Amino acid sequence: MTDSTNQWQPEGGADHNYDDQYGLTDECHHYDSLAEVPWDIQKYWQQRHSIFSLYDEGIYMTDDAWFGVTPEPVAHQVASDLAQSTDPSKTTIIDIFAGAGGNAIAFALSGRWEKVIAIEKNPSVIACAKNNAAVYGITNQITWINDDCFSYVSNNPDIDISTTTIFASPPWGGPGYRTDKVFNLDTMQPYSAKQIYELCKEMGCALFLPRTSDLRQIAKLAPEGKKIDVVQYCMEGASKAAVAYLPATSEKA
Ligand code: MGP
Repeated sequence: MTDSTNQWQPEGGADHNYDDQYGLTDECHHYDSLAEVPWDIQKYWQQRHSIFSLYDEGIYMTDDAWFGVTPEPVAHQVASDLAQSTDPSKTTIIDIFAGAGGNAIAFALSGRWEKVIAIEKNPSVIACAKNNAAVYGITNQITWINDDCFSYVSNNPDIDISTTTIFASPPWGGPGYRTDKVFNLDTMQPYSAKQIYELCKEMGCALFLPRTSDLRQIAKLAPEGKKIDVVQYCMEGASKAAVAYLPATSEKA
């Protein structure tokens, strides 16, 4: 699947209209054997087939992207839950921290959305995401935006807040989040949960957060008098992450 230029192109089953926008870079890797994998991501590589079931078909990742990618069964369950819980008037979903594409791929495969927009700031990571969507045969069903989500979403006249909802799986400040008994969402780096919520609240959002997130801080984000769901997504008897489903605050949304 790989060639000497590291520019994998999808074959059978993948998108045939794959183009060169956001081409793979030297930071994008497809590791075939454990010996090639940096020590700190070996644990994730060993779970590669539960992260992307089509890993062997040419999935690419940057080394940092391994820490934050959503395992495929969780991505599908989140996509299904969002599809059911979001008002039918919402026809566009924006994944504002798309990473290597796991969630955006699940949103596109769900068939629920007229438009799936994936925003990713790092050009190498968006190249991996676009490549990975091609492996799943759906890269052209996703609009790819290589930008900072705060610049893109704030006051963008192209975003109709009444028909758009947001999914946010932000960086949690690295794998060190595990050492906190209760994870502090106010000091999450580089963006606090509140900062992210402020960006999205008019449209409604689902926030993908550490399983140990402080529920009292999530409750403070809930619009007055509205019920919110916080769901733990589990694999093999342990939670991988929690998703807070926060309804829109805007009358128009
Ligand atoms: P983990 O805690 O690193 O792994 O990530 P795991 O398998 O629980 O390891 P264990 O040693 O505790 O058993 C668990 C899940 O959290 C990953 O599969 C990712 O989906 C998600 N995740 C981890 N990090 C560090 C991030 C992050 O920074 N951002 C986001 N959005 N998700 C993350």
